[in-house]
Amino acid sequence: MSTGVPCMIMRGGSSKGAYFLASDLPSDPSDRDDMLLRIMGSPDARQIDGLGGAHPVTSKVAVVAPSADERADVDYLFLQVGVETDQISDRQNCGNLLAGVAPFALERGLIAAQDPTKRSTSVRVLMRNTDTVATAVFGVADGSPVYDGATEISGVPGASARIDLEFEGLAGSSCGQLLPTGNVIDEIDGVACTLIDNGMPVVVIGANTLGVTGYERCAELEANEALRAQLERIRLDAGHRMNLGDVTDTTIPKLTLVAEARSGGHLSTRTFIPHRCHEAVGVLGAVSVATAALLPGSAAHNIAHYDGKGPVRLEHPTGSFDAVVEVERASGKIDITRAGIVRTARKLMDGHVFPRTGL
Ligand code: NQM
Repeated sequence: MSTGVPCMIMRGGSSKGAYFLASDLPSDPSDRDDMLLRIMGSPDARQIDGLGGAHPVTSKVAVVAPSADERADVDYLFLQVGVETDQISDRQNCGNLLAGVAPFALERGLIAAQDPTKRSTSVRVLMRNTDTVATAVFGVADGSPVYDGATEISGVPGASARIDLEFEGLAGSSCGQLLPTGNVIDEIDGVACTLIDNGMPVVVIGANTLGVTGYERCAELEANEALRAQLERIRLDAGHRMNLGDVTDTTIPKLTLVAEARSGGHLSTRTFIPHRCHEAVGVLGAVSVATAALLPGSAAHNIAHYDGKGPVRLEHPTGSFDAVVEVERASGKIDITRAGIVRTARKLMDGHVFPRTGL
């Protein structure tokens, strides 16, 4: 291990993570996870001896490989690395780190820019966590990714080059169905909840039904012990109802508290992922919440002021997030005909990481 493990650190959307080629990591998942804990510095609240940033959104790993699947060019396995725990989970996806996957694959030579005379290229990414495909379109120059650009996303200072991501077949990718209980609303712990999975299992709840406004800062919500206890009760119950089983030790489902928008968007959100409050919102989490906003009778529909035109704009603690979601309903069946978002990503460091020895 004296030469270290090839690793690129990238900001993907409003998250940050370590990107690896699968061929640079042990092929056995438990050996791989053991090494990743030692690389990220977990378990430790500060992750002081590793690359992790002491928060779930900066304790993430992307494992990328050429794809053997005809639907895709590259495979992407997302791993959520526990900060204070020694758990690594592949049970959730991450649309933020996804933003860096296609540029990383180009950097590592897994793919080539399709047409060197064009200023953008398109890559199909198989998200192995949910067996769904996303198409990424991003800028290239001289066969390399372009990171500089004018696109701003909330939760990230400055501007970078845009990456367009279009998703296929997200509905029910973790829970089997868009609405895993078959209901648009379920009551759990005396609270009306919409249990939905359009790429990320999420429990959507009106903030006022939990005795908060939904406009609080994350620190205030995290300090509210009674709220957190109730959210966890709801989450554990929802896990069973959403076909996820016992979710005690997993990072899904997420919980999003919704309230009326206040800054020109359609819906205000505060999202627990699931125990820390997100300073922005996860990508696929946002797609699921935006989808709930489109479904009459859901916990978000009456609160959202969405006129059916353009993206659904979700407000969150550090700005807003636009999700394009199109839904068709025929004879009681809900079809998601489109889901797309815009992100940016940036290469921060490329080199070798030296895992600590022993946990
Ligand atoms: O929902 C946080 C993030 C995420 C996940 C989380 C994400 C997604 O901000 O697709 O991006 O919900 O754990 O990276």
